[in-house]
Amino acid sequence: IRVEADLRAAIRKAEIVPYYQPLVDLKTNKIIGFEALARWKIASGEFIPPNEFIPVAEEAGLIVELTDQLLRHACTDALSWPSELVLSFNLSPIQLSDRLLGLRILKILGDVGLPAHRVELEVTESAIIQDAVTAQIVLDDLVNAGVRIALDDFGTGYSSLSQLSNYRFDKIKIDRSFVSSFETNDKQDKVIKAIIALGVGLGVTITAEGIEQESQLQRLQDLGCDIGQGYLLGRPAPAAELATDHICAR
Ligand code: G
Ligand code: G
Ligand code: MN
Ligand code: NA
Repeated sequence: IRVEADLRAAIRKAEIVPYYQPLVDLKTNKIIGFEALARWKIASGEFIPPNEFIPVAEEAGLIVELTDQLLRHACTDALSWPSELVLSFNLSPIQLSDRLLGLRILKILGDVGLPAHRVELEVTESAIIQDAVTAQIVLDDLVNAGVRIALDDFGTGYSSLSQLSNYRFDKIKIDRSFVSSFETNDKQDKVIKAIIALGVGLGVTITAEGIEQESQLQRLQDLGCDIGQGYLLGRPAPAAELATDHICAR
């Protein structure tokens, strides 16, 4: 298996690029930003998904280089968007145990000239649990500089609620497994309702992921969910195909 060597070559040739999926304000139906999602297109035209190559990059010691390259690329793209639009970027759990991560990210924002307040970093609960002390240092560096932090895949980890009282997140992203089943499952509907109430109570913005159906969108709007994301609102697309004029595609 040559994945590691191929990955090394792909990074050298900058063949792994960010695609962007719109984040939509559910009250105004306007795009407020994009989440960057890494895509590796191989020679056959097929894509290797990030779930496959990010772990390889981590094991091969290539994650720092890959992340720096992707973030620099995404920040450069974001510079050409209207200045209200935010760039949301994923960090994998292992990265938050690198205490220089925050400073490296800030260096890239500075080099590119993208203001920190336009950047949001998505972290998961497991990332924080792994090495809480280092995660705190990294998040503090970033938050102090004005970067926003989103708690991704909310509801699927182990100690969501303790994380919420220990850290000041700007945003909570409800995992798409809740959205996909909530209409057919009355309890799931109540869970989503409770998460939205939690967001109101904590003053944290709530995003619902994985919206695929009109009925799901409608229900989330009725419940007062702030932001939505999902194939119904827009699929991940290459930078050149983005409609950054705030107009939601649907
Ligand atoms: O489209 P989707 O297959 O893009 O993403 C699958 C998983 O990979 C998600 O958990 C997502 O957060 C993660 N992911 C996507 N892009 C990146 C990236 O640039 N860095 C990291 N660490 N994870 C990413
Ligand atoms: O872990 P994270 O939330 O960063 O990953 C987002 C993942 O969800 C990516 O793989 C992205 O491509 C995928 N995704 C985005 N919108 C939808 C959707 O509406 N339905 C499904 N099934 N996946 C989605
Ligand atoms: Mn994410
Ligand atoms: Na998520």
